Amino acid sequence: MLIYANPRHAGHSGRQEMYRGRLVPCHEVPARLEHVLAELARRPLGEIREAPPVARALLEAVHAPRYLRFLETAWQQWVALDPANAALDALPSVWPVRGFRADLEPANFAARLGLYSFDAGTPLTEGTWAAAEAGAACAAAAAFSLAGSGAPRAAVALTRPPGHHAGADFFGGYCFVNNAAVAAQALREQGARRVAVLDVDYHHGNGTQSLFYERADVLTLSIHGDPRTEYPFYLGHADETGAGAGLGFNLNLPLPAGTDFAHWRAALATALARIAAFAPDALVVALGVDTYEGDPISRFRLASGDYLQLGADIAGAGLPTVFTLEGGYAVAAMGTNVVNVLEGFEAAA
Ligand code: OKP
Ligand code: ZN
Repeated sequence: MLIYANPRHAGHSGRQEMYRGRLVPCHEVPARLEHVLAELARRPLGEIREAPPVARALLEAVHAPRYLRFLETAWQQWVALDPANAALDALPSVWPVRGFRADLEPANFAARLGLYSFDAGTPLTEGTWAAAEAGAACAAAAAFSLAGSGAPRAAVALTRPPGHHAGADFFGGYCFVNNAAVAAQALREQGARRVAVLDVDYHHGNGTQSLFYERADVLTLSIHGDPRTEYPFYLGHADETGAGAGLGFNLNLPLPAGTDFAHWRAALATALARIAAFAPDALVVALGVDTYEGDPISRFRLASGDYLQLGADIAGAGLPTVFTLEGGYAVAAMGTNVVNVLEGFEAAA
């Protein structure tokens, strides 16, 4: 498989996230990706490449132009408020809920930051935009690499920050640019008639779901902790099946806290059966390994060895596949778990 690693990822390094009234150290740290790269050095799975820049038009096919414009200058706006802000992260604290206006961009920076976000756990830092944009470039390059004769069966966007919580015009859940959606859109634009996006992160992929909710050309599926108790809480229920032309083209498989691999794998089989019926030309896997039993913020019970089987099961779909990297916060186990998925896929492909 071909691997596109994000060379700018470490520039996004949040200090703190809000948790139960306190600012606590961020879970989504650069070391996560370094552990994956170190494990890939021990167990090579393919060439590691740098991606060319991503086309703005592709980003704008996924995200609102005014949201992208905000993100790319947000840090400068933040520091312009007060030079001392350069030593701090920008963290939102005010949001327009139901009934508030979202059509106007407020003149106040904090109000703009809230307009374009949905939680106080996602700090924006000096290198955030560069990291997010370079991550989208990895996702796009991975998708484009699957076209043509001699193309590999799979390509990986090895990147952070993750993407699956980011929607058309909002960041949150440690995500800014939706890499899985960028990959799916890129696959469509290079000729795939139908694309499936399978999200196996512990948390529901609300951003990806919302981006494709009214489209029949992209089937979105997510296996995740039940949103009645698990983040992102306000989306991810089983009765969300798509709308308009997209009705029937979203499948949520929420599972209770404590779910082990046997039960998780049964949900995967359900998802894979739906994918087979959809008969897509390509598959995008939003790969989070926060389903791991040792994850500090999640509550499934997958063991490291299970990820080999998970990868093999996904390979069984028999589709050209792009993997994007999402969550996983047991930092030291991150390399083993991610590379196990990829190795299991390769062995079965
Ligand atoms: C991002 B991804 C923990 C609260 C949870 C948000 C979790 C975002 C997960 N202190 N905060 O889906 O892995
Ligand atoms: Zn997650």
